[in-house]
Amino acid sequence: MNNLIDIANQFKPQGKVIDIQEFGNGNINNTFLVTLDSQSEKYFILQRINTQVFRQPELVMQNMSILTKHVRDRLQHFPLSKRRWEIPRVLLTRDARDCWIDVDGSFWRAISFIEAAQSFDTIADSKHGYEVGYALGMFHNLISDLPPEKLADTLKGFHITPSYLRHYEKVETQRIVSVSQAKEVEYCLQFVRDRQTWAHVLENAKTRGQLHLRPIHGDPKVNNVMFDTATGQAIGMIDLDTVKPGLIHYDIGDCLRSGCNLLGEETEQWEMVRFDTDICQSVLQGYLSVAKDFLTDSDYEYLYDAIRLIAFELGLRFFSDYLEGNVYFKTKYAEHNLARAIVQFKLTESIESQESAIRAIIRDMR
Ligand code: GN1
Ligand code: MG
Repeated sequence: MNNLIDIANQFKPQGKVIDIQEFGNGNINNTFLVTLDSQSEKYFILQRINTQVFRQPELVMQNMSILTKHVRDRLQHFPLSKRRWEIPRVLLTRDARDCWIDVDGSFWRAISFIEAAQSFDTIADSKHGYEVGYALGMFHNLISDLPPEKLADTLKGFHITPSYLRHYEKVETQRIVSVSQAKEVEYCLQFVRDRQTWAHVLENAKTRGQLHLRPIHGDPKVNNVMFDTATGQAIGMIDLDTVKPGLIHYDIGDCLRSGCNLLGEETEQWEMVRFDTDICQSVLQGYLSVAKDFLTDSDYEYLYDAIRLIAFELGLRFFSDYLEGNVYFKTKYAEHNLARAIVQFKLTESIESQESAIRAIIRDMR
C-alpha cells in the first residue's frame, strides 16, 4: 500500500492520497482507483501496464495522447449538442512524463476518472443496447478523420485471427498442461478444427482491398462504455490501451459478441449461452445512428462474419492460453480459460444457428 501511495504521488495529485483500491476486472493490466482528500478532483485511475503483453508501453501512451488530442480538438470545433462526451485525460508526473517506472521496472501511468458515470458488465435492455452501439459509433465517428498511420501498432497480431490460429497450432502440439477436462477439451479441439479455413475471412478481405485499416478502439466490450448516472446516456469509451490501426469490424464484432451474450463472458452456465438478436438489432441501430456516413458496401458485407469471427477468435485465444498454462489472461483457477473458451464457442454456435436472422437485421438497416 505504501508503495502504491508513493507511486500515486508521482502523478502530482491535487490533494492527499487517502485510499487506493483495486478497480474493475481487467484481464491484462492492474488497475487501481486512487481517492484524494480534495474538493476539485476526488479520484484518479492508476494502472500498471502488463509489459509482457504491451512490449512497448511508451507507444501505448503515444497512441493514447494522439487519439485523445484528436477527439478533444474535434469536440472543441464541433461540440455534441445533446449529450455529454468524455475521454480520459493522461495525467503527467512531476517531471512532466506520461509514465512512472518504479524500482522493479514496472510501468505505471495515471488517467483521469470520469465522474458521475458508471459501466455495466452486461446489457439490460434494448435502450441500453442502443446506447452501447451509439458509444462505439460515436467513438469511430470522432476518429474517422484521424489517419491510421499516425497510430503505432502496439500489439502485433491483435485480432488477426490467422496469427492466433498459428499460435494455437504450436501450443496444441506442445501442450504443457496435463489435461483433466478431456471432454471439454475435445469439444474445443473439434470446434477449432471445423472452422480453420473460414477463420481467414476478414484478413482475406483486407488483402483483397475490400476492407481498410482505420483507427480502432480494439477492446470495445460492454463494460468499457461509460454511462451518465443521471440520464442513462452513454458518454464515452474507456480502456484506450488497444487503440491502433485495425478493421472497424474487429470493434463491431467485439462489441456485439460481448453485448449480445446476456449471461456475460464469465458465466458458468455454458448450455444457456445465447446470442440475443434483439439486442444485436438495438446495438447496430445505435451504432449506425452516428456511423452510417463512413460505412461502405463492403463494410456491410462483412458484418455478419465479423460478429461470428470475433466470438470464435476470443474463444480460440482463451483456449490456447489454457493449453499453454495460462500465461496471457489473468485467471482465478486452473480451468478458468477453458471455461471462458467454451462460453465463446457456445456463443459462436448460437450466432451460426441464427445466421439468416442476423444477416436480415443487417440488410434491413442499410
Ligand atoms: C482483455 O484486460 P481487458 O479485460 O481489458 C483482452 C481483450 C479481450 C478481453 C476479454 C489486450 O481485455 O482483447 O477481448 O480481455 N485485451 C488484450 O474479456 O488482449
Ligand atoms: Mg482492455
